[in-house]
Amino acid sequence: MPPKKKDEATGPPPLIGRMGTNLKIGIVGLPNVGKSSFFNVLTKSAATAENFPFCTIEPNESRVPVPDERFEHLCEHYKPASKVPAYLNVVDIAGLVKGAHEGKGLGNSFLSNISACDGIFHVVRAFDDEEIVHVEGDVDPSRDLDIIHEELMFKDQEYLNNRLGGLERTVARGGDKSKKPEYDCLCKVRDLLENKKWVRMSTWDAKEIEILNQHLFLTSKPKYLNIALKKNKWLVKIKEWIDKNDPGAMVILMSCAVELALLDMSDEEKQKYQEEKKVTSALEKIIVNGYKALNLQYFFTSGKDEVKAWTIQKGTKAPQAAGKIHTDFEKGFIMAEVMNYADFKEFGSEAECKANGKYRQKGREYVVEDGDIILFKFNAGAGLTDKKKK
Ligand SMILES: Nc1nc2c(ncn2[C@@H]2O[C@H](COP(=O)(O)OP(=O)(O)OP(=O)(O)O)[C@@H](O)[C@H]2O)c(=O)[nH]1
Ligand SMILES: [Mg+2]
Repeated sequence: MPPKKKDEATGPPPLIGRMGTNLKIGIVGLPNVGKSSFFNVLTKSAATAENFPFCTIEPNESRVPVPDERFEHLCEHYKPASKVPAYLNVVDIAGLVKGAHEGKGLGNSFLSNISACDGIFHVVRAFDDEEIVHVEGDVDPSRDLDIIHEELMFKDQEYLNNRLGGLERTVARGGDKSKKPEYDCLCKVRDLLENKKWVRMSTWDAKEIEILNQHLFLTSKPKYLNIALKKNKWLVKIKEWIDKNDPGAMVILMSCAVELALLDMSDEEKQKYQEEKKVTSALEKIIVNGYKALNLQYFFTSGKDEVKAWTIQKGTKAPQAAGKIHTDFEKGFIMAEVMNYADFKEFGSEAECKANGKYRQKGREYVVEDGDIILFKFNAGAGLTDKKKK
């Protein structure tokens, strides 16, 4: 899909990355570090996870409901026949080895699988277990972070060099001036990569973002979480690495063994287990942050038939949000009747929100907020109709 223009009146402001709501986050890391095990506990899937490198070759894809107490509260309130939460799409990708950009391991096919994703969960092994083979011979999370970081940068550099070579011929030697902004932007990318910085670590204006979105560099993936498997002795080294190479990157510690044990427990059993073992499940935090990293949010439609979370990109205006439900809603958009979730919770019902002036009518320019509860009114051709969803 072509990137939207800056001055286009509708739709979200430009962001680095693909447009749309069907975005996915890829699980990336060295071979045999626990990516598929993580994918399985996260999405409650049964992808093969065995103790040998390159166990995964073809990507495994699944989706996981985004936990949200607002959604739970609405379901509790309306007791609807159908409940549809928001979902995070997750892809378990084959392991990446040093030299992948030159074709080592699964090489380029692996890298194209990352390219098809919109964000990255980087799984770093920080558990000692002599039984589990490490492709580099021993456990060292900082070295592993370096390898993955560099492979993605090398791949971008390779792509960039090809692209810049052609542009140099047309622009730098006095040819097509219209290509100059692209040339300048890509030179900025080249400088960043030469300084071992990821594209997403710099600031870009709207025009540059449009250009970047024609290229979708691996290191421009605007979201990047490190998930270190728990073992405290490695923590200091990991933090040092982050401060030096990727300041501000989010680190979430998790243990597949703990998550696996918790998987089939009731809420009470979970609580008891976590208290006894002094451990905490990290899955909710991982899912919620992964979803946010993709610049996604949702609004709700709610009633006795259905409570549903509708995924939109941040910055989406009311007519386009309506269009997520049905194109007719966008075409014939009249208004959005909006309750803020906090108001709904405070006043306890739609009727009370109305009585207290918290049921607001919003027009075409309204930018939908995360967690809004909306009823769209639209003109279906034969007069005013209101519908919550189809
Ligand atoms: N001790 C320990 N072993 C783990 C942990 N997580 C995964 N493993 C084991 O590590 C081995 C590799 O796990 P996978 O999930 O297949 O690893 P992967 O990264 O998907 O591997 P590839 O697909 O080959 O790249 C399996 O034997 C897992 O049981 C962990 O937290 N602790
Ligand atoms: Mg695997």
